Amino acid sequence: MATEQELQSLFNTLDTDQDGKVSLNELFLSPGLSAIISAETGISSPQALLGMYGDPDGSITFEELKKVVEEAGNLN
Ligand SMILES: [Ca+2]
Repeated sequence: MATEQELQSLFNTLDTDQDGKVSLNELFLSPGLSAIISAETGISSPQALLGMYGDPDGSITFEELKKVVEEAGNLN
């Protein structure tokens, strides 16, 4: 479970180039944080997460990520 604030902070940390999106590369660069994302979304594979819920360019925005966590019932 995470609050929106915690999720935003996690997202910002993952978004190392600060373009407002988290890419597959950024998820791979931070395996520890990536594991938290997997737990909060219930989707274990970063490829599946970005493929199913992200943008066609292979990255995900905070709003998109928040929606997945919310649908998984993990947003406080
Ligand atoms: Ca980024």
